[in-house]
Amino acid sequence: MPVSMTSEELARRLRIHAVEMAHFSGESHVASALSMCDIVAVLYRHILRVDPGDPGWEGRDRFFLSKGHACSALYAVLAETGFFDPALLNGQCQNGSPLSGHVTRKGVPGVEWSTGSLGHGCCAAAGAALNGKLKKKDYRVYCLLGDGECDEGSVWEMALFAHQYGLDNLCVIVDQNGMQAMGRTEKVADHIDLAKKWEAFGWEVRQADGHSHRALREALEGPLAGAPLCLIAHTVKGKGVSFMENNLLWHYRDPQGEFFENALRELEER
Ligand SMILES: Cc1ncc(C[n+]2csc(CCOP(=O)(O)OP(=O)(O)O)c2C)c(N)n1
Repeated sequence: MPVSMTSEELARRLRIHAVEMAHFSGESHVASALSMCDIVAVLYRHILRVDPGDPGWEGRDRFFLSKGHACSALYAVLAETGFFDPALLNGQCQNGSPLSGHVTRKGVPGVEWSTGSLGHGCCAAAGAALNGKLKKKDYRVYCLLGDGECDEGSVWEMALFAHQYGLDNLCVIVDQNGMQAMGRTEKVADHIDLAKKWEAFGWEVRQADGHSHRALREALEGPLAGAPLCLIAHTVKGKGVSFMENNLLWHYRDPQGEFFENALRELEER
């Protein structure tokens, strides 16, 4: 990635990769990936202390993608920032490819943890944060959750645990797009007020437009308050492709034919 590339341009490229990967693999979750492209672009461009040349560096910040079904956006940002060759992306889910349809760390430089079963990646992230505290390391741990994923009980056990152990080196970002696999989040299991819930578990809560790079940076770079941090990022599922935005079909559907061509055209013209 050229040093001069903005995080906005990086996000646009990630969206193109996500659409192409869904097209060539026949896998989908494309709308879930489009929802989070701005978040990972800001993280990898401006926030995370990582070294693509030394992915296992002990002092690195750790990023856990707990909503592991949206792996194409993570694979794409790792490839675009130099962890591995972008030519691998379009082979996802094909024979011989290390890139599976839910995030895998095996054979993929830069992936911290294999995920896909919702509600588990965040628990591993809290463990990594506790490890950093015990070893007196100054790395930070970031974890991206879906809002539907917040239906899982293990998320709230993790929230209790992180507060109990004072994990102020942990930041959870909730990709709050209001949708999950089979319906709108409030129709499946209404959180009523997610921010108040995290606050009640002892977390500092911030909120931002999840597609505004400036707002995301301000929220993530703001001073720490001595508690685990939850950033609720307000997003649109399918963001960037008009006919995928807020359209549940594109949770599972893969773009073929004119859908593929139109999606690419929209993203390339932006
Ligand atoms: C434990 C578990 N249950 C069910 C699923 C199936 N599943 C995959 S994605 C998804 C919806 C996730 O919604 P959300 O967390 O809001 O993420 P989004 O795709 O909307 O960004 C579900 C239920 C799963 N992966 N893991």
